[in-house]
Amino acid sequence: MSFFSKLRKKLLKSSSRLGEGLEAIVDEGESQPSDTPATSTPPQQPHHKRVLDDAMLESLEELLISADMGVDTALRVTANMAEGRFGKKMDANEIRRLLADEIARIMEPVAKPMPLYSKRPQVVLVVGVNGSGKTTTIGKLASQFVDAGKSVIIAAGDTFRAAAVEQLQVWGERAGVPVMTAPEGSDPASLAFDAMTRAEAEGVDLLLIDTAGRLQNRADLMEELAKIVRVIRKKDETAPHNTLLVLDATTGQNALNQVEIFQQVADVTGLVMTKLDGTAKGGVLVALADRFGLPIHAIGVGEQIDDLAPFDPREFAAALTGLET
Ligand SMILES: Nc1nc2c(ncn2[C@@H]2O[C@H](COP(=O)(O)OP(=O)(O)OP(=O)(O)O)[C@@H](O)[C@H]2O)c(=O)[nH]1
Ligand SMILES: [Mg+2]
Repeated sequence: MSFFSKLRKKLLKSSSRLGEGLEAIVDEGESQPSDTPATSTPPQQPHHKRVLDDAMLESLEELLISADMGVDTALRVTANMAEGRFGKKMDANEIRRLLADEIARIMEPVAKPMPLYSKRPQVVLVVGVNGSGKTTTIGKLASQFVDAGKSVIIAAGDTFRAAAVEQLQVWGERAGVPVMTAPEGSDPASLAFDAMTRAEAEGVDLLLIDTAGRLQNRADLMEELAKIVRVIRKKDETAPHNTLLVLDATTGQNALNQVEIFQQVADVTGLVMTKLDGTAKGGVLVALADRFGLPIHAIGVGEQIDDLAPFDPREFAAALTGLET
């Protein structure tokens, strides 16, 4: 199976929701009384068509909102779809293609892999709310960087929970990367400082720093994050070079609030969206791109080490809308 058909399969929940929704909208139009007299068309007409009118646009808006695209983005997308096509008859596939094009157009400017710099160590700080997938993403990233020939150190900056350190050690073993740890409850900033010292001494390419899951309203945890950044900057004032905000796609619209909050406390440089497998809320990625324009570096499509995919806007749009490519 090709990588993309695998991805498509993993994104199936979103795509079936939108895809089936589109079919239903077109069929709904069909079943309404038509003013055109029935001709000698065969009873099983393969392609139902429906006039792109206000009623249909409204149904489309509702469908996009139900797929977590958000009201603003859904309105913008449907308005663009209607432009120059209002009053035309379209079948589900034409609408699907139009929608996919519109989504891809929004997503293209944000689809960027995490930039790599010549700076050693390149410091990557990974932040996000509890359970969003930070630790898992670090494991996957480490493995990809190692495969690309980079040397990597991971700092287990989540000193909040002992289990978090063990979890990261497992990922470090899988990726073949050393994991620096500190005792439970100790200051993560001091671990970050030690990790910087070691990464500089060993001349490693990348230092990935995990952090504790931060509830947005926990001011102390936010302060802890700011302190990690201050301490890293004592070693290298240009660090962290990347601050990745990891978002869980299943949280839907709440991801938008998380971006806002984390932008206030950290200089977020890019996003990773996890758990896109098995969620019908993939549309939130479109809303994020439309609203913030932050780069989307990668998407998580499973719990295994190779389940981190580059973000491909066309493929994503096709998968989300159920478009056959
Ligand atoms: N299906 C799926 N599960 C994922 C993905 N990424 C992470 N997970 C799972 O989500 C759960 C939480 O992931 P973690 O990496 O521990 O999340 P975290 O942000 O480090 O969590 P805290 O350290 O508690 O803040 C784990 O069970 C992961 O296996 C993904 O892309 N797809
Ligand atoms: Mg974690």
